Amino acid sequence: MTEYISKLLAGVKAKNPAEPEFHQAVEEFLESVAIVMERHPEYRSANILERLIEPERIIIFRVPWMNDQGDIHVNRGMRVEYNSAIGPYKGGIRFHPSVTLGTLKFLGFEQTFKNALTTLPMGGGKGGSDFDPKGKSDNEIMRFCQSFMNELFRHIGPDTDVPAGDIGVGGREVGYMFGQYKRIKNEFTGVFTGKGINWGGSLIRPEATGFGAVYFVQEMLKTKGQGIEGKTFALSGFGNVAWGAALKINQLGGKVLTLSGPDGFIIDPDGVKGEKVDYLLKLRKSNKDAIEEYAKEFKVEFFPGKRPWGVKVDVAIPCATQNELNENDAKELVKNGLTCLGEAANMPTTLEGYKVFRDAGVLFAPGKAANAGGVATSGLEMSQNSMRLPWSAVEVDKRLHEIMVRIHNNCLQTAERFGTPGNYVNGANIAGFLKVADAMMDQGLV
Ligand code: NDP
Ligand code: 2IT
Repeated sequence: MTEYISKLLAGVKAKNPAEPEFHQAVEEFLESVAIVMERHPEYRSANILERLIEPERIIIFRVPWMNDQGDIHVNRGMRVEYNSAIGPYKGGIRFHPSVTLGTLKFLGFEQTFKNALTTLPMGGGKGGSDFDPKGKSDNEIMRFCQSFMNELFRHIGPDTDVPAGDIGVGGREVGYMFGQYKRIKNEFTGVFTGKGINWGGSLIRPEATGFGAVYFVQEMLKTKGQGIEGKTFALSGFGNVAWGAALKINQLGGKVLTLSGPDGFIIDPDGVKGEKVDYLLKLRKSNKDAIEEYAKEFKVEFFPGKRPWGVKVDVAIPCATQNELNENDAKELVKNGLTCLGEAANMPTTLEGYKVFRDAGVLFAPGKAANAGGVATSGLEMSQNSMRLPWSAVEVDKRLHEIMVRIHNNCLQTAERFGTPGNYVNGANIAGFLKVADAMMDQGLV
């Protein structure tokens, strides 16, 4: 790291205390773009990094709601409008008790570069709340979503800020929030993506993050003359993203050996396939949030309190949450002969874990590239809404595939151009940075 970059990072840590996830995301990014700053002093004299790291706007608000017993609760709502240089703020909303401002800043920061990589005109943003949807009734979820929107509505709009789902926010929550927005504004617009198919949603959006991650892995394997067929996969999580990835891996002839939940993980030696993949949707809807249910249903082994990274597989696709794969996990996977890892979750690998993969020559795709298929398909939903014309599933999937191939090639070529061939982390960070930074330079002091 150059002196300039390490000073900058120290400044970010001092100015944003107690936000370790945000520090981590910024550190990974700065390590990649240091070389660009050396080759292009014009960015440095414009203080472009200092400007990029500071979100354009953060909105924090009170969300009061009443439970079914009539007790009053208060949660905190937040929206980080990170960067609008290349389009309206765009990014999901997360409801999870672990959500802090630092979580949403890390996610909004990464979203800015991810969205740039998609080639679609979307800026970066992220929102959410420390509300815990687990164990809540449908009515409680609805009341919470309506209260959340009673404030958020004044900050979003189809040309301003377009939210979507993330952990704890799926089709149901998007429906309740969209419904409330429509009532308040008296406008039917594409202000959310991930909408229901009957009211403006795009086909393939639910599958898109998982599909896109597998398409990206497929492209990485191709560079070594290999394919998905016959390969074994370790997946973590069992939500929307893991479901989409499992579907596509099966279609392409791979075998999914593991899934995980907050309670532990399962190994299915016959592969998670057919009705077992459909079962994941049922399990997520059941609100039980325990993968042990899968083990009971299909009579496979369950490993309580453990993560799936000790299992021997060719490819790993983490699909749950940030920092779910650490240095020891990485060493274990490498020892067992892992050839490729695609991050479908956002920042699932710790910085130390990533370095193990990098040094072992594992094909490694960072979340901002490998999981960009979700937001890319959100971008396609926005296009369809603007045209007031839906596309077929085949059409959306074809465009998604083309976008993922393009992101892959862009990362690979950019990594090569800046002296680290095969390093997708550098490629993704630099390519995303260049697009956003150049737009900011064109727009004056923004
Ligand atoms: P889900 O809500 O379906 O699954 C997330 C799982 O992670 C849950 O089982 C959750 O269990 C577990 N988890 C464990 N620890 C944490 C923690 N600290 N914070 C949050 N969750 C935790 O989410 P999705 O499948 O939608 O998303 C999975 C990942 O993919 C996330 O990283 C998300 O940001 C990313 N992603 C999602 C996209 C989308 O379109 N949905 C697009 C791109 C990326 P528990 O609640 O019990 O902790
Ligand atoms: O992390 C992500 O890219 C998402 N949760 C999807 C965002 C979106 O706007 O579709």
